[in-house]
Amino acid sequence: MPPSRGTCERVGMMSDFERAAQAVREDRLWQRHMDMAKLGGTPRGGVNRQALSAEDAAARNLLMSWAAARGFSVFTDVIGNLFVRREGSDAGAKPILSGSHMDSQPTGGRFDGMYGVLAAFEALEALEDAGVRTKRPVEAVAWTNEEGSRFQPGAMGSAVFAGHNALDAMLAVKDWKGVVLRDALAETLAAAPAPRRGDTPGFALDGYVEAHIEQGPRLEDARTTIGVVTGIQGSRRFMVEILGDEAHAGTTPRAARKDAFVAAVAIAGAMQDATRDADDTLRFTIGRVDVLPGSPNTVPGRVSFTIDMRHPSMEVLEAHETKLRAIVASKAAPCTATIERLTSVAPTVFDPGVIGLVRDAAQRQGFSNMDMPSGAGHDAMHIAALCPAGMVFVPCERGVSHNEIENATPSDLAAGTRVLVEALVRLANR
Ligand code: HGY
Ligand code: MN
Ligand code: MN
Repeated sequence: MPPSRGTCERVGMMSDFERAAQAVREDRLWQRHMDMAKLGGTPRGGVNRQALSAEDAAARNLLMSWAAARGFSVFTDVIGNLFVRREGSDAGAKPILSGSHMDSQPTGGRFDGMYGVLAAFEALEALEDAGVRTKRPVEAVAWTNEEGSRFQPGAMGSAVFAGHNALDAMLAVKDWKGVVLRDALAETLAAAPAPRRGDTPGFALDGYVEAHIEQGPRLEDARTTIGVVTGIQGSRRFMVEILGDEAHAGTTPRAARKDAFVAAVAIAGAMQDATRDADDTLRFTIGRVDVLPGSPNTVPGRVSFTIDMRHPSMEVLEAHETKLRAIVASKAAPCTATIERLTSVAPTVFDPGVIGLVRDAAQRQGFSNMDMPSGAGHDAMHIAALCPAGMVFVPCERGVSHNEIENATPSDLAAGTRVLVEALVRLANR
């Protein structure tokens, strides 16, 4: 296996992190992605592997089978986060964690989330192959329900782990068909059993680094291999519900109607206008609309829709939430409407020390790199509240993600993993 580009050519003993980074295998990492992509694979080459589905359970079992083959131990916690542990020389030391998520969007891609889990697993394998024993244990993690497309809000497993969302409240969340998360979780853990570690969320960590595709075009536009992620923009999620009266489409005059869809259109249109900004920085998305009873000849009596709003400034998010609430109050008549905030995550600033480790690793290994913020949300936004944390980005083709055509290259995935391994070893041996 020829050394990858940028491999450190030095005479004499290599350091642990150099040996471990060199032990990363591009072919093995790519094949694992292709194996995982079959689980929930779609005809257009993407994946539909939604949280706590049969496909999610299958991915959990596949990861655990690979872990067993390498002698790594596996655990789940109270919200189903899945951990793969490689012991350190100091078993009692707080572990270093790396990972992301295996659940996908309904029309998701093969790399969003999965790359971070497989890069972390490849890191454990590379340590094993290189015969490097870190001081601290290193654990790969697959966080439960990062996407939040089936069960809202997203980043749920890491949010419960970090104490940002209460376990009981999340266990009570229902999906769009009324399935309660507690039941879906029990079914998944029965289908993909692993020893439970702890009866309460979270445990002490000494550091966290997450690898992820950028999900935007900046790295590719800059012909740069590694994104040294400085932070994540803030986000808020809401549910709007509008209640009117169901009525006969043929006999009910429009002036006499309480048409929930008409009110929803007025509210949504006003929100779109109120959140447009000159530099196109505020992100405002209505991703799902449910119209009930959903019959062509019955006036809708109930409409609900989701709101996903993001911005680097908490003050801007706060000011726009006030606007959204005012619009709901003023545009609902003759229906009634409510807006509920499901989650609010402040902008994340990553640890300067971890940012430095990622940048130094990219530099040392000869990979082009640039500092950049993340527009997408990640589990790291919650874990950064617990310990020094950071992220490594690699390019994805044309920046496309949350789309079945999402793509990345084997060499970029391997480069990001080599940088990740170096950062993890340095953190684990501090
Ligand atoms: O929505 C997000 O930012 C993430 O990709 N789930
Ligand atoms: Mn993701
Ligand atoms: Mn995603």
